[in-house]
Amino acid sequence: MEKIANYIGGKLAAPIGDSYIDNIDPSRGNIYSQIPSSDQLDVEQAYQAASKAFPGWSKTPKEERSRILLRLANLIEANLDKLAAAEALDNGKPLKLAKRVDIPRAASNIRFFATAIMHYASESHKMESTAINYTLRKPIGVVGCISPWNLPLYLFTWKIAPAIASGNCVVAKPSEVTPMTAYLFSKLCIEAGLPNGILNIIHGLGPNVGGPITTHPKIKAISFTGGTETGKTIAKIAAPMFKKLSLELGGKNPNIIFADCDFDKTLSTTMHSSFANQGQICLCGSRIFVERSIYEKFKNAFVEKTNKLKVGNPFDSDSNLGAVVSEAHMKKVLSYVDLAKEEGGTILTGGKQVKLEGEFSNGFYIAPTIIEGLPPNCRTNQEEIFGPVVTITPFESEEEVLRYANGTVYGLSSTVWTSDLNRAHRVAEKLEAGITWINCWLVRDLRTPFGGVKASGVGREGGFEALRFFTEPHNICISTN
Ligand code: TXE
Repeated sequence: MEKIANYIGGKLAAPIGDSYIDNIDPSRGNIYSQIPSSDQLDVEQAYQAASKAFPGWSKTPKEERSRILLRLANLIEANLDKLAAAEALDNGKPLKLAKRVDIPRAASNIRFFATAIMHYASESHKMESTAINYTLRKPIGVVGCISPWNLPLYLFTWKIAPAIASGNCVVAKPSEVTPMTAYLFSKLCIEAGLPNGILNIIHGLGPNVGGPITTHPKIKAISFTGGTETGKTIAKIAAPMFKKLSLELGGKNPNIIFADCDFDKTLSTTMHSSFANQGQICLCGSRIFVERSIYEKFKNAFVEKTNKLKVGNPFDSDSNLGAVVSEAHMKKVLSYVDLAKEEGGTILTGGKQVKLEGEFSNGFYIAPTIIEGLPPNCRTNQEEIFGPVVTITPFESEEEVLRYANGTVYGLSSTVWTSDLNRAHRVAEKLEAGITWINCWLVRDLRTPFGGVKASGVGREGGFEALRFFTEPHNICISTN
């Protein structure tokens, strides 16, 4: 059985404690590889390697840093099929989705920051006759990047690319639930000639590896994507140590559908925003609000279309939904369906585990689920479920729907569907969210700020925001008189 290795100081390495955890294929429910169960000792070794590499890397001309990262992006593309197959097996997502989205986006992330760094300029402020200020943007040093399981290589590269491009060295921790593509990526780093110690990847459980990264006194910044509760734990530790923190956390995103929307486009995009990646994208719209006059029509069409979705093994090109990431996650998602029933909701479709045939009969599959009849303030409508489960609710007025949309602790993304331009702008501005899409969903320009408000996180990723996060401004003021 394949044993995944850590990547420290440019070399693949077994965990110091020689301890491993099972890696499960969620499409079949069986163990298929072993993950290092690393601990503080491995993190320390990674920190030492990163710290040793930092003086050289931070002084490496950006043209050279860019060249190396571009080689890495090309290697991801050259290995697209292999990486996509590994992602589908490790995560349960449809192979065609991994091929079309996850892996190409990992290459784009790296290419984007490899070139962004060439255009990144710091500021200068002239004070008429007294002085000129210029602001240096210095790499921070050794930084920590902790990523989740839903978009494994996609979100891993989204963090490490800006960190490395701007001259930092990284101790990175992929999710223990989906470690495989980060491991394959470490082999590509060796092939691309990434100098030793610039990126170090430590595999293992959250508290055992993410914990020591967070508490390490010399790791000066943490970029984290994951659950809101984990984000709180990290913030509690990191804040009194005055670490820079970027937290991308959960969401409970509203889709607001007005009667004057383009019905067909709204319907087909709502299908994607509800069930893409089995609903395991922080940007999925899980609360669908539909203006009363088209509620029945929209609901019926949505249910009918959802009934046609195929839940199947990730490697079948006809599958629209694959497996959810783990048995524990499947149970969590299904427990919310039970809760919804207790809260008085009606399951319009789905609401149960799907049992496939043959070798996939022990996999973790859930039927896409639509629930109606729940008040906006119940737990089902307030807590992040993070699976193929959405609620649908009618509304009468803009004021009412804005109250519903903003009435959760979260504030990550939202969509607005209308052909009234004035209303689109008016409603969008009033939404408490980091990102609002009007008449579209998940259209991403990597230059735009990405992140949420309230319990959805702190800080923004993307474009120059990420380069700002991974650099420390140092203002220098020169007298001119
Ligand atoms: O995430 P965790 P989990 C949400 C979603 C999901 C819930 C829990 O609702 O059901 O969070 O998922 C590492 N110190 N999202 O438990 O634990 C962990 O090893 C430092 C939303 O899988 O937050 C992994 O690498 N690190 C989301 C990473 O944190 C720790 C994506 C994320 O895992 C740690 C994923 C600790 N104490 C889940 N404990 C999104 N917003 O995209 C764990 N980790």
